[in-house]
Amino acid sequence: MRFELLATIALASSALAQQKRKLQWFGINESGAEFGEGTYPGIFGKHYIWYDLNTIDQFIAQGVNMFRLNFAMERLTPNTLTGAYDAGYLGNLTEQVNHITQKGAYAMIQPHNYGRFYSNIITDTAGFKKWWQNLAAKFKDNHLVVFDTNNEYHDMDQTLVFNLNQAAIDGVRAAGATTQYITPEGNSWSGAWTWVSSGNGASLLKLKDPSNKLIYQMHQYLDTDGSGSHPECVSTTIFKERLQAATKWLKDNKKVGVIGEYAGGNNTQCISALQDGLKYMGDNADVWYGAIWWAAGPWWADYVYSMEPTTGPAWKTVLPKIKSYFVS
Ligand SMILES: *[C@@H]1O[C@H](CO)[C@@H](O)[C@H](O)[C@H]1NC(C)=O
Ligand SMILES: *[C@@H]1O[C@H](CO)[C@@H](O)[C@H](O)[C@H]1NC(C)=O
Ligand SMILES: CC(=O)N[C@H]1CO[C@H](CO)[C@@H](O)[C@@H]1O
Repeated sequence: MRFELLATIALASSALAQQKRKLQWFGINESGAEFGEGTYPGIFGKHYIWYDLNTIDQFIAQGVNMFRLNFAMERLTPNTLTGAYDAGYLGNLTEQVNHITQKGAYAMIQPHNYGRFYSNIITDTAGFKKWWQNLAAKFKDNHLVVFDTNNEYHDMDQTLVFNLNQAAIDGVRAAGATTQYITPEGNSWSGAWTWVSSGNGASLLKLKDPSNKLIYQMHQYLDTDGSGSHPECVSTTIFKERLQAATKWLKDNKKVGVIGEYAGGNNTQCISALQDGLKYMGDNADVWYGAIWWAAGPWWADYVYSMEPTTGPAWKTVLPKIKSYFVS
């Protein structure tokens, strides 16, 4: 409670609250704590890194109000899904969450695990529910925390993806975290462009949340294969085109969604595509909550999509061109 009060005061007094928003969430992925995939637990500063709190403040000064915090489940609960925490890793995650939310921004807790634990597809839905129940209990009084069930399920049985999402929702609510948003993700890397055709739509429509605070999380890249591994975009209208079927699905079913990852390179075609797609989302802000750029973090160096303040290429080239689609 005390924490919630602090967060509310921070929200009311911060620049964040004074900006007029076209989309509720202007977001950035913070990536680095999940690096060194396969090397567990790994060494802080060598295999993985946490996020520089000063860069978080620099983003907030730009109007960013959503931070999607990447981390690895194997480092948080190294033994089993229901086992003890690594206190240091949990402490660092908590420090980041508290820093962000005390400034009135949202912190998305996001296990970057693709529905897997130590590379094995998670099939223990009861254990997964307990994993979420244990973690959500630690943040249950902080209403600016958002729970992302898992990053990008893929090549999995669709019923299992449904069951894991439902288990996560049930675990979070059982912990007493009843006011926070939860973002289910889909199979097929949670792509927006394949949300309906992959069967995610029909399946995940049936998820039940007693708090009624689900925001469906989809990812969308603008390159030929939609993987986000090329600096070029297909066309100046590709972002909007790839969102259309999902937008219709959200509207038809009275659901809301968020683009949890998107990006494009530093070229006129991509910048136009990004602006066109973000305008489209703003025009459909009844169903789109916002969009979260991929990515920032201390170790991305000159990676074309890096928005790390102030050296990442996208900080200089993309951020000034897209900002006005989120805040005025
Ligand atoms: C937590 O962060 C500190 C630096 O702030 C670092 O020294 C420590 O190793 C980190 N712990 C873990 C388990 O990553
Ligand atoms: C972005 O692209 C422009 C135009 O090609 C180029 O001049 C500039 O150096 C690029 N900036 C970065 C940071 O890559
Ligand atoms: C598109 C993109 O950059 N994807 C990245 C998502 O995160 C994983 C883990 O950090 C990276 O390996 C991918 O390249």
